[in-house]
Amino acid sequence: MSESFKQAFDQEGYAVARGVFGLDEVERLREHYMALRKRRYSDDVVGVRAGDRDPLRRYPRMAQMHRWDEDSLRWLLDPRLRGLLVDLLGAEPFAVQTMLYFKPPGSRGQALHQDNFYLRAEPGTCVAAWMALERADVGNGCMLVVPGSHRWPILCTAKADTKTSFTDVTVPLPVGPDAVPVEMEPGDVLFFNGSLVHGSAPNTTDDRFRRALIGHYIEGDARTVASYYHPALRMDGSPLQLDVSEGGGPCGEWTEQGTIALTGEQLVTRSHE
Ligand SMILES: O=C(O)CCC(=O)C(=O)O
Repeated sequence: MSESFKQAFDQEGYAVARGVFGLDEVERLREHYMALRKRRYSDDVVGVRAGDRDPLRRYPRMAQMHRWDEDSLRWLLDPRLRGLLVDLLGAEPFAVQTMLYFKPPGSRGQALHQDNFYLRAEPGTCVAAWMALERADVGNGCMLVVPGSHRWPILCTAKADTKTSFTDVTVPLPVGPDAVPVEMEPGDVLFFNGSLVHGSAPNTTDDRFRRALIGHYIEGDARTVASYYHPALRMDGSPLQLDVSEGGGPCGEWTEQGTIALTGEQLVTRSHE
């Protein structure tokens, strides 16, 4: 690992490791998840609605696949990810989540947020490893991050615009730093701190998915995490007993496309499933 990689992570709250996984591995994973998405499984977070107008209902994200899918578990605990995480954190991480975002053409993004709002890892925070399964750029809604925001506390949330976000909460940005795009090639992995403000804009292309495989980890000295993330796993796959933090839950609750009215107080018209 280069000095500048760790330096960027410490200073900005995020860093991209280029070409961690080979193109052949990435292509196989992409096909694997496209096939998995066609299958029904019991704890699907949102569920597929074939033929729906909303592309995200045709290809909703998947979560916690490592609990029943060997390939997801192998990726989450991959020694390459472990090595980079140990270098960044200076300690063994514990693995708590997998997610797969399909983000087909025309789909909404995810409003700016901080992951530890949901994971509640304490003491310390969580860390994400976000791997591009194809080129991710401004056109298809790559990740947006606010450099340096990992030093902020976990902020109070506000209503998000559900025309552009599939989740309905966001964090209002103080005047100053803007979110910047992080463009990535397949097999690149973006590591980011659990307090870093991040999200993504809609996929405005007609013909390009923006698939990403995501692992969430907590720092080795964490003693509690929200109940949704139990059991935490050591990087050798053995389960670990941690306490349950109060609150938290899955990273952003699914919200149907709605409209936002900004008269006086923010009012969001939406319907939950
Ligand atoms: O991939 C995205 O669009 C957002 C992902 C995200 O917010 C996360 O991994 O925490």
